[in-house]
Amino acid sequence: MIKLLVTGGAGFIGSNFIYYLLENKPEYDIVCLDKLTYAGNLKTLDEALKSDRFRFVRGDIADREFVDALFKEEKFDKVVNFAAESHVDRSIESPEVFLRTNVMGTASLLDASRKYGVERYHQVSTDEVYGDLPLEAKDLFFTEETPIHTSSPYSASKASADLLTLAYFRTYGMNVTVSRCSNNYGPYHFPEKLIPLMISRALNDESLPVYGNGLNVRDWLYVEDHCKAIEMILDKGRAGEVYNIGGHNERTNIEVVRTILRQLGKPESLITYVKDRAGHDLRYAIDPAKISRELGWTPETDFDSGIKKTVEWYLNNRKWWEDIISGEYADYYEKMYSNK
Ligand code: NAD
Ligand code: TDX
Repeated sequence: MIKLLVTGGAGFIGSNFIYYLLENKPEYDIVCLDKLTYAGNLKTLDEALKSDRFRFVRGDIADREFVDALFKEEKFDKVVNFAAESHVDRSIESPEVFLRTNVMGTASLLDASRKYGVERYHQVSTDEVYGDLPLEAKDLFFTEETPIHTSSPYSASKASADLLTLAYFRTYGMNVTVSRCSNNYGPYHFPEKLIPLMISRALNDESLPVYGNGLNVRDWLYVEDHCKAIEMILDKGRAGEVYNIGGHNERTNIEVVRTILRQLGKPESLITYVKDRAGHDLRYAIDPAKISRELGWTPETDFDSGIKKTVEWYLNNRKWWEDIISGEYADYYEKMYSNK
């Protein structure tokens, strides 16, 4: 068995990754470490908690003493770091917590991984570290050689964490990998991000706030395709390498919102153009040639089928997102764990 630490597993992508491994990769014994910030929801892991291959630990990746003790006790073979402050708009309002979690938290995990001889450390990163591409140059894509050129406090903190991770390879010879993925969507996506925000608000007949002119472009990847890619990198990725992950599904924001409205049978009159995000990146687009060539990864879900599945998931799991919007989910940990 491979003893794996998944940090940030009560969030969107980390939880999908845990379910992907539990269902498809019996060789993994998983410990999830999550602070349960506003973005972490233990209810998301209800099914995983029934498995004897899964254990949940509440804690902060930036708490060095805590992290050290956990690594000492668990003797992890591999680590995947999803834990992060992940919302660009929040980073514009309050940058500091992004530095603490995304930079100092990564440093603490790297040090513990080094000290306790972890076989492979994987850093989950984002295409936002490359900055943005012009809207008019459709043949330009981010490759692993594209220079780091960040726009927001969020992306600057993620880029710092990437550089630190790669420095541990060069300086200490640690076995690390980094992946940079485009925008994900799918089940358990927190309803502050574009797609789940628009679905939940449209279902409540509320206005849909589109930033600026709605023509900024994002490259959407169904979350399960991202999870598969990360598992392949953990398994076969080369030490010290960066892998870009994306599936050539570029859409303008307004196209995404209109697609959601059509699927829900809701009127376009709900769309409201609002003030643009400060420093708003224009276009992201990933060239996934390296991961496809080296590891044989290809995405399986295109945007049209992925968005259908996603809208259906939000229709069938109303309680999950309604509890988040009402704030009820935040008390769940106390209810579940106060006697344990
Ligand atoms: P999320 O905000 O949904 O989840 C983050 C999780 O990390 C939450 O469960 C939260 O409680 C936990 N967390 C936050 N601070 C912590 C701390 N100090 N200690 C322990 N746990 C902490 O984020 P997500 O969208 O699932 O993103 C996961 C990772 O993937 C992030 O590193 C993000 O930068 C990266 N990423 C996200 C996307 C995307 O489209 N969502 C795309 C590319 C990369
Ligand atoms: O209300 C909104 N209206 C709107 O027009 C929101 C929340 C967003 N937008 C726009 C801004 C972006 O152009 O939609 C686009 C997507 O916005 P987000 O969902 O906030 O994602 P983005 O800023 O692209 O970042 C996401 O992808 C990369 C994740 O949140 C990051 O964690 C990841 O690294």
